Amino acid sequence: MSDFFVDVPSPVAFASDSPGDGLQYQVYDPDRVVAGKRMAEHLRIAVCYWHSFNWAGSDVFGAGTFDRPWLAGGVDPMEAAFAKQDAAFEFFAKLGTPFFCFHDVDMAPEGATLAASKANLDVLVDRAGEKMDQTGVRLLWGTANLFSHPRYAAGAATNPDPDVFAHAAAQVRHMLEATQRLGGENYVLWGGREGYETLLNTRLRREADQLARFLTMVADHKRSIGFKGTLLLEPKPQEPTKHQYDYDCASVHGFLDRYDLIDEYRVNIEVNHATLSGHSFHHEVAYALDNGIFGSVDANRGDSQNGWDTDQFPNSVDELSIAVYEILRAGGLTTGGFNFDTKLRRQSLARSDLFHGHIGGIDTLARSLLVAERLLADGTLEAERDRRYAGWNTEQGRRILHGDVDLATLADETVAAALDPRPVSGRQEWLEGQVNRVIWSTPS
Ligand code: XUL
Ligand code: CO
Repeated sequence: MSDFFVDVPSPVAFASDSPGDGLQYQVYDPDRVVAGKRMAEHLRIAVCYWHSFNWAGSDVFGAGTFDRPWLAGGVDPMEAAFAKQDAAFEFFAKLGTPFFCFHDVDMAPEGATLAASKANLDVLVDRAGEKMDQTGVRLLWGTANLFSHPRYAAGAATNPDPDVFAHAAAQVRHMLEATQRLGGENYVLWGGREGYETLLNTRLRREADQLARFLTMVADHKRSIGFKGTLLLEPKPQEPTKHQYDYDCASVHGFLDRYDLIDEYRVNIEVNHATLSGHSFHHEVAYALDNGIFGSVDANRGDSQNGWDTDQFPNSVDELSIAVYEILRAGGLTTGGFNFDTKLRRQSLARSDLFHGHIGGIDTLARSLLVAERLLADGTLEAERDRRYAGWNTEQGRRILHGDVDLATLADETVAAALDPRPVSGRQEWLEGQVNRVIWSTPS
């Protein structure tokens, strides 16, 4: 075990009655049974490798502020990758969360050629496998970074140059196979540059066809190697490109349907991406669940004052509990989890700050789960939804939905019966009050 996080000497434990130095969970008690399952199994928390260990705290105006010695220049890239991996697994083990996620280039340095990059990745993946065996930490998902290198400036699968498509294919093949070797439960594709900067130089339909071809090749390869995990697309409306094709869950759903990929992919919904697309996280989760494409969550939130991806740690039970309710109501997560695709603020310099961010976010999720359990047991929301649509359970509702009546017949019948339906209350304020009362009254 490495000793990078020396200011956090022992594993973070559950201690509801002692706030202490903040290095305890106040709500997240992995073994506590909630709605028939352990909290840890409900939430399936993952830590991300990239923002936590492979980002120095830079922004567009300034250099890195964090204490990440392996990112400093002048260190042999493989030695730096080993030091980073040691610190990452020390962190995972001390935080006590079951999963992590990574991109190929977070873990292993790129070499001068694809073959050299693959060789580096293989070394680091074998080493990660040993650390996973030692610590019990598992892989929620792997992914390939198809957006940072300048070759991907005009996209990966949607690039006007087929050689770039081919380069991306090689990277995804290596990383999908690495994910399989590590027992990963999912594989994510986030199309950060699969979009456009200007329509003046863009052929929309061609790029969509290229993307579909790429995703079909990935799904075929998944089958040919027998990878049992779930393939996930991560919607985001824009940033870094002006417009991204995987704009939101509905766009992804329509795309998958159009290209006959609906059985191959699900979505990884990020809270911050949901709000950037002009929706709520609740909306994106409900849409995905209702359309059979819900897969996993990136739990990081945005900041309502600005319009970019701030990747902050979750801190709102109000925002999360209603979405967790929908997930619980639908039977809970399967291969997915709650990944912390989260960034510290640039002034959070202490090594222990990485713990405080995760502990606070995990407690927020745990509390949201407790609220969701109560909302489900209380039944008010479902009873109200049932009441609102009850008319469709009548013979008339059935006839209409089953296509037993055409437009002209329905119109004639309606005129003859002189139907004059009256609006009824949607009871929104009452429902909001009910949800709030459950949030306020749920004990930890
Ligand atoms: C970018 C983002 C990515 C994906 C993985 O906004 O969320 O980190 O989660 O590539
Ligand atoms: Co993400």
